[in-house]
Amino acid sequence: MPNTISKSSDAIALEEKYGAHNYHPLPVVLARGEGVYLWDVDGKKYYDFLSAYSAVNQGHCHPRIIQALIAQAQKLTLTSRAFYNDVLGRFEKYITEYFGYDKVLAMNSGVEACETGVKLCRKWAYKVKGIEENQAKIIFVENNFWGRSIAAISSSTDPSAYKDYGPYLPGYVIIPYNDLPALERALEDPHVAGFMVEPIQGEAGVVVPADGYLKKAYEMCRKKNVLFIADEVQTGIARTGKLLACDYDGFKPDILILGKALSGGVYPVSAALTSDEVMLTIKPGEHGSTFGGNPLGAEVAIAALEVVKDEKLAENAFRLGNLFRERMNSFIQKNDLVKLVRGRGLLNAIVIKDSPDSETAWNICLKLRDNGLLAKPTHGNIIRFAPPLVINEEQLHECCDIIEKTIAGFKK
Ligand code: IF1
Repeated sequence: MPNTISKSSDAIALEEKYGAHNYHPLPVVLARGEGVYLWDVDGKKYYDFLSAYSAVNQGHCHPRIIQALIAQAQKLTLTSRAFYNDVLGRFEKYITEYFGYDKVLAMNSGVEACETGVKLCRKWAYKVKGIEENQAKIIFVENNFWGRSIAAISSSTDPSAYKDYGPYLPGYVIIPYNDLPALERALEDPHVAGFMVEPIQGEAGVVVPADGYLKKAYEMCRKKNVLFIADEVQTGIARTGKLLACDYDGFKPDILILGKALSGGVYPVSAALTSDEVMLTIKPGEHGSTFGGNPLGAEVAIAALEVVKDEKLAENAFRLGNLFRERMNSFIQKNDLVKLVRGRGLLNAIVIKDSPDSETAWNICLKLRDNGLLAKPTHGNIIRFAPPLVINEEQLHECCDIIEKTIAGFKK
């Protein structure tokens, strides 16, 4: 088997024949990435406006992160936590000081870190809050997305995520997003131990809650001795124009979940950060993972976080996100296909005036691809726009030109 694929059709055919059909990728076969750019197997260049679902905030193949990967990969990649290593402790100190928490539990994928948050919450419920064993409940919101595990889809309200995967995990309460009275009512249940929520709902279509919703929800949880668990896997690491999306409301979640861009898209690294009171409820041998906290991922994550700070990616996302929404809003005034644009920082989406099960958003993304920009619909009629946070003003304007030209010229 040759070690490179030269034709798109070959790559697609191989995946079709030998791979699970659990995705419906846009028909483009990528071969190289650098910064905000991707190239396909034919050498065609694109702007990346998905950033691997906000895992590549630092840009593709960031040199500092790649260097950290290479250097550590030539020394020690994995010890398991059966032994200590000379990187994990440095990573743990760096990330807990970076975000202001007592302790961190390192995992690999976002869903593993979210499940760690659920397990920490339940342990804390029984060991600290004093809820009766197996009676702890956690509140989630409609249209949440925190991964594909049975625990995660048990809280889903999206049939494409949960159908035919039952039976589901008990102990979950589902309320509407951005609805404080509903949260207040749910918090009356003394068995409730946690409230897990995305500060902005990514998969739901970049749904931004009302100003102050998160802060008020946090205060309501505090009053009821319930842990506020922020799933910042997609919104964290500078994506929304602040280091964390919760920073807009000026509070610190009791448990913070990170993933994706925590490693700059170079290696799977995720983490749950919290206080000693919560973290130390898990004793040796009660949770873990083979790769969790491995030295290779830890070095990559340190470099990825340094890049966010040194290159002021949150500030850039804040400024250019405003510019993006300004351009889209003025475009919308003179275009009858786009209903609205919404988002914070460089996590944005446009809503197309068509039914969610129409092909319009998909077909627009095909035309965007032809015009050199890669994006993908989240749900039928919503297109997410999330470039790497290293994008500059000139590149952003060029991308807005591409988006406006493509939509203005689009015929249903
Ligand atoms: C897929 C969605 C985005 C996440 C939040 C936890 C996780 C995710 C807020 C789990 C993961 C990914 C998963 C990927 C596509 C993508 C996605 F469309 F699925 F929902 F970004 F919006 N919390 N999101 O967004 O992290 O275990 O994947 O590392 O499964 O299709 P993970």
